[in-house]
Amino acid sequence: MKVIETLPSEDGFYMPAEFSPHYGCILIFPERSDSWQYGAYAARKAFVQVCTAIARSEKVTVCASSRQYENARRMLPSHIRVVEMSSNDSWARDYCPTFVTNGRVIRGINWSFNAWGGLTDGLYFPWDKDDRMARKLCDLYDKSMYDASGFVLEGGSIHSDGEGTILTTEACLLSAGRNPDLTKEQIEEKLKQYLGAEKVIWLERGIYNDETNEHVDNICAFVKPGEVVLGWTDDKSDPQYELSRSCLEILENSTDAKGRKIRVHKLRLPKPVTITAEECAGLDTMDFQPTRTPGERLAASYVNFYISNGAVVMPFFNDPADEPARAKLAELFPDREIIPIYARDILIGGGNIHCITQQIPAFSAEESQSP
Ligand code: KQY
Repeated sequence: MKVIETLPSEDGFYMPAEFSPHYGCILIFPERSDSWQYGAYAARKAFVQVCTAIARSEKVTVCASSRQYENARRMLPSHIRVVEMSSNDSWARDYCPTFVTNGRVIRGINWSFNAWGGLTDGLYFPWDKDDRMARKLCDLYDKSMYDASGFVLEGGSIHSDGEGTILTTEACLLSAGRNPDLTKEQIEEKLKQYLGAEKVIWLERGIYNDETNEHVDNICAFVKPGEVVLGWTDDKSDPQYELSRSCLEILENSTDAKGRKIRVHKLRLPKPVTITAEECAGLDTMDFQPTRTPGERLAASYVNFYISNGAVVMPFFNDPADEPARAKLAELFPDREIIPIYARDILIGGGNIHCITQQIPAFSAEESQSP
């Protein structure tokens, strides 16, 4: 795999929006028993549903460990590719490559991954296999790679409109466990250089109790250039209210890279979702892994959807807000099917459908070799 020594912005490369055409999608088969209750059995079933929904309109590749390879191959339909690859867990969004394009070819970015905060406030140790995945996948797809491994970043902490604007949160990118030696201005410059952007919109906060230090992909997402959905509650007694209100104020007072005022569509959140004692009992404990406690609030949000070529694959929580959220996304994505998946077993791991996926932007077949 060729490592490119220049910066994407110098080469005319940028991160396309998720709603732009994809070549495919990568996921990682879940198995660790301290992330996924009862040996990850229910999580694997939910992942299979997500993979199958995405594979209706784009190529899906699932990475599975040697222990789970046969099981993944058996559980997944034959048109989904399964490759054996080791990882520490299953968060493809965060450590598979972020792909950038110049409109003709795509290249991957290898960020540094330290399990959402390393030894400061990270969520597991070690994370070395996760951190190798971006390089392995650039090799697998025969894509040249920009090596940003001096800079800690997860894919779930950024969204791009594909037209020069990046969304992120201060709570995450300025957290002590990621790049403590860089100022906000220096971090913004890195985002612009690697993602080919001109403008970064900094939200202060994300979803309450989101253990990623509040990734943007759980609170706010572009639905088209100049328009976003925002996780919202009208309940002023909910700690989420102030977090969402702060985002709204920032977004309503922001323009994007093209000078457009941002239009905000509120996506009402489900009622607080908490983990049960029975679910906690099904989670193994491990040194360094914060153990969930019964009653702990999980970071449930409908914003954590994946936009495939033909669909929006969204989480459901068996909540009265499920159907209004589905209807809102159907209105915002009139050309895509909305596919809801009951996602509690993914949420228990600490993320949701967007967090377990990583899109590969479209590239033409004759240009699929490394340039
Ligand atoms: O991107 C994510 N939301 C991943 C969270 C991982 C948490 C590990 N338990």
